[in-house]
Amino acid sequence: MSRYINVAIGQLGPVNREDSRPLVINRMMKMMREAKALAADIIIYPELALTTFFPRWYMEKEEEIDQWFEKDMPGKETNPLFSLAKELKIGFYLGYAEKEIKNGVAHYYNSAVLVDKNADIIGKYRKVHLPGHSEHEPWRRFQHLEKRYFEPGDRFPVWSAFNGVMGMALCNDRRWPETYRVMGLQGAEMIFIGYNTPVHNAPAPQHDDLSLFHNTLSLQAGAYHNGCWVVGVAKAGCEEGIEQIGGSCIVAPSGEVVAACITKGDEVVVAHCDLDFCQIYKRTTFNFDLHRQPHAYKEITQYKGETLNADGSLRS
Ligand code: CDT
Repeated sequence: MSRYINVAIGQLGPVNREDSRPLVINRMMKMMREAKALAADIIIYPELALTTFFPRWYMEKEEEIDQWFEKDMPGKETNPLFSLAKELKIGFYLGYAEKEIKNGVAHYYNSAVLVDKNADIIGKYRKVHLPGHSEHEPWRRFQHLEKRYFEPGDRFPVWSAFNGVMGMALCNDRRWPETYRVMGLQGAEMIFIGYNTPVHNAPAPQHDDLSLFHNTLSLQAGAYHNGCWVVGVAKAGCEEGIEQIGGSCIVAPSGEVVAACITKGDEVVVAHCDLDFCQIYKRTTFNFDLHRQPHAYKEITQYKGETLNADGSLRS
């Protein structure tokens, strides 16, 4: 008997600066109902799903920054989403901005939670790879201030849930092979990744025409190299005048895209995914026990950057 999970992409179109949480959550609840009607076990929403992508603006005042963050999850405004999930018996992944007070000190993270069919939070992930910059850079058409507003997370856990081993990541994480490998080494069979990706990347405008290609390239490579399913979900379209890529898709362990969105708006797409299909890759080409050579990989964890001397010559 194969283990199947019906997974729904819950792609969101643009969320404007003035859009209230209840307005966005109503859109998400409509999609949750549609996903359930299509027999989904879980619906995956994007990164920072509840608000506009606020790191595109420079802010200094704490109260101005705090308005984008959730102090509780679920909280007053997100409760209806959890109640509906419980009523429909459907799980979800939700990306949001998290504010945590620990020992009297405020901490801010770009987070995602994994919620089971009883609407219980069974996992939380805090984004590890924070792109962009931390100070105002007026030369850019728009800012990308994730390094200013968030602290990085420090691990990639996996969870036993939905009949398999599930992992989570967020946006820029998907470009880093380490993200998938660390979860692959823990047996991940399906990885959920919400994202907000502007088409234009100010430091490297040469990439703009390739932004959609780099999205699928990363998701497909991560899935294939680790013999797992990968579900990438965008907040897409023209948000506050900034074009963000769509390209939400579900990738099989073979690296093939088995389902994809065709719009840049709110869209639900469901795929019937066999978690046992992972074994075809995990037992053969990517049988880690048999083929990996960790003794040859020390640069991966010993160094952050290239192992070159300051003058560019090879270190050894
Ligand atoms: N949200 C997020 O991580 N976006 C980045 C933009 C990169 S350009 C600074 C991404 O990797 O898609």
